[in-house]
Amino acid sequence: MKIVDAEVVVTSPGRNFVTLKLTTDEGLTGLGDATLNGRELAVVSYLTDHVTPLLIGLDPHRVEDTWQSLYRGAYWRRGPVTMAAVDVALWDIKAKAAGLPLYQLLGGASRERIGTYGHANGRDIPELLDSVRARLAEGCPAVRIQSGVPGLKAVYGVSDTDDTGAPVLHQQARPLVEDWDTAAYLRHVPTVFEAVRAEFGAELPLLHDSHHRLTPVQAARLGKDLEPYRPFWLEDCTPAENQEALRLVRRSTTTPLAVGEVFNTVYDYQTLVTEQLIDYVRSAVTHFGGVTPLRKLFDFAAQYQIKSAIHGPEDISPVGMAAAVHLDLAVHNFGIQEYSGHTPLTDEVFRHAYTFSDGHLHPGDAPGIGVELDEELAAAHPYSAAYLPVNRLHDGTVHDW
Ligand code: GCO
Ligand code: MG
Repeated sequence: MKIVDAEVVVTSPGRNFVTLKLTTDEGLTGLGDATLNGRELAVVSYLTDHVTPLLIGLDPHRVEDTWQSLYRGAYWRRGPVTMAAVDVALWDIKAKAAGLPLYQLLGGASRERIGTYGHANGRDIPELLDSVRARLAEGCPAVRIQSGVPGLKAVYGVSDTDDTGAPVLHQQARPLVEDWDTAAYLRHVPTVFEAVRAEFGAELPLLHDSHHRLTPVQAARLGKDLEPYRPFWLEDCTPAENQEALRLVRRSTTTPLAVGEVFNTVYDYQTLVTEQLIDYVRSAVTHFGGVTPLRKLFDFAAQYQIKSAIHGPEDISPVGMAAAVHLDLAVHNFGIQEYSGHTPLTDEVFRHAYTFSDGHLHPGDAPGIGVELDEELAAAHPYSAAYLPVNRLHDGTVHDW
């Protein structure tokens, strides 16, 4: 079998997604998610100008060899998207050729269904409590809680909503500027946990994302302050490209730590995993180089009793989500899967075999990753420039967003 065609499709059914589609001489197709939020068109050029010409004529079964060729052949290493879309498209073709859902090629199912966590957000605590109630009504077994901080106009995780309550996406040509005050945030978060525990009891697993905004000593303080509320995890408490920072946090608190959604390679985790400084690895198939390296990361982490928790926001397309769900079903050290879901229109553009019901996912049994791209509908929703927000302190200094 040979790859005879490679196409990159950009579509914006509510937000931008980039998808690679490979076709073989036997008529099999494979899809890979290449979405890099806020920098989408650079990836399109990367793939069409530099990668897809190399794929024509290759045997799609050679997944490992193609991954290694793209990684080593670029010479300039790392990068969130260098191999991922190609890797997933090849796995998709291989599994279709075998007539099996991808998880069967990864060792088969290790569980019946996949536990998720959903997002609960509120501009203030009463609004957050309503949002937790809504997630519980959907069957979510665990909930990430984010609340507006008194005195701040906008806060990570709390999006503007339209009249129907749906989030308003800032599809605009300049990044939105948000404001940030770490002291106010650190005073507020324990009161949020206190209110949610008082309302929903001790058993509900509660997660929180600090989105890379704290110094090590601030993160240590927050971890300690949250201990009485037994969080399921504190996520991205510091900008973890400085892996050593997590030593101080770890020494100071027993609050479980989750890190890694912005990492691209296993080396980003080396200190974190071997010194057991974290409890969950958060990388997504889409930004970690595909199924091939993520599987290796999970096996490495498993030796240290660290579990998987694949990043699953709306900006991972259903193609990236499908690949994640197959891995989740197969690996032994699965922890939890983040699941935000997509708009109905996105689910129409990317018809998928994976299902979400009663707070749990299952990849389904369609051969491959189980996603079909409706190219006509995709073309009807063209790219629209969009940036993630940036954060500034009250004096105007740029801060981590
Ligand atoms: C999460 C993440 C996301 C990111 C987003 C950036 O835990 O889900 O932090 O919400 O902010 O993926 O593009
Ligand atoms: Mg996060």
